[in-house]
Amino acid sequence: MKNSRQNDPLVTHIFTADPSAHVFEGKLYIYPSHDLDHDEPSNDNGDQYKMEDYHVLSMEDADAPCIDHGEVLHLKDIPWASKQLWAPDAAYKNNKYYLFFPARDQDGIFRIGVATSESPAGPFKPEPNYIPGSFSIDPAVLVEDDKAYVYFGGLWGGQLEKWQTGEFISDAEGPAPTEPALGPIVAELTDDMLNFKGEPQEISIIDEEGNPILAGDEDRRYFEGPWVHKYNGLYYLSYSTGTTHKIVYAVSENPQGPFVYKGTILTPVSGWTTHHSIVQFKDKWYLFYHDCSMSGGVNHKRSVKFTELKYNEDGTIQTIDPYGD
Ligand code: FUB
Repeated sequence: MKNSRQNDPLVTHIFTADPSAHVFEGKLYIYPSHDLDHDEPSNDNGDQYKMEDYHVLSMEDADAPCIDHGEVLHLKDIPWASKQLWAPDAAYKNNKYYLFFPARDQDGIFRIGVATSESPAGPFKPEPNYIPGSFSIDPAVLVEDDKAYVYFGGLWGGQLEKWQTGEFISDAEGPAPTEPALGPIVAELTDDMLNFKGEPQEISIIDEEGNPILAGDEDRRYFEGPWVHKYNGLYYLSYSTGTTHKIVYAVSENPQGPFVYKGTILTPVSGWTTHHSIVQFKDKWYLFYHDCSMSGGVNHKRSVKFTELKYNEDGTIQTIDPYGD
């Protein structure tokens, strides 16, 4: 536990990453990945991200101490999962809390599972199987009135390229640089939040002229870590550009897109990955993100931080330099 200050690690006793922040029961709850403190080598498949459990963090206020509620779900209790509990998200509906999380199944294929709790602080009880038809990583859930959508997908270790035909093709590669980039996937959830209502759909991200963002446009194309929030009646899809290490965003009138690319929210942090969430708490908006400062730059030993996010009058988001004033 520590006194929280913006742009400092929320907690220092464990490594945390991939924060999904929500306001539940009047408090800020943060659902991060829990990075293991090991010294094994890294690769482009992300084998170094070998997380085995989830902790829940909360703060009464933006300047209050951050509480670690401890382990709320462990790999050994998830019957279908074999390894790598990557970036989760949480949602509230039907008087319950749902934790959505990716993990590799017994065949090494990333799937998305759900666990439930009566409390936002857990513990969470996993469903016996992953969501049928789910694939890839980084679920992010938007609950709106009586509808709920889950957004997901990540390139490289996240396996999104391998699902272009609707089947898992283990040696499939992404589109050529001059082809439209792969977009994140969206699926509407059933009322009980445990299944997809229909077939998951790929989201299209386009430029202001209506042209698709191309796979070779690494400053703007989707890589992983989708997050969707609503501001002034519009849907904002934000995501990591992966190889160029930025958090960028695109806007739509429809939760399923197409989304029009707008700009950069967060310039690169220390470490290879960047992953965020955006939440309104009281009268301010906050960006939760991670970096590797606390570990001296070790890519798989990350720390969750947060900072205020500001909009311009036209609804665009002001770019944040994580190490600026
Ligand atoms: O934490 C493992 C992976 O790294 C996440 O799923 C990605 O978004 C990236 O942050």
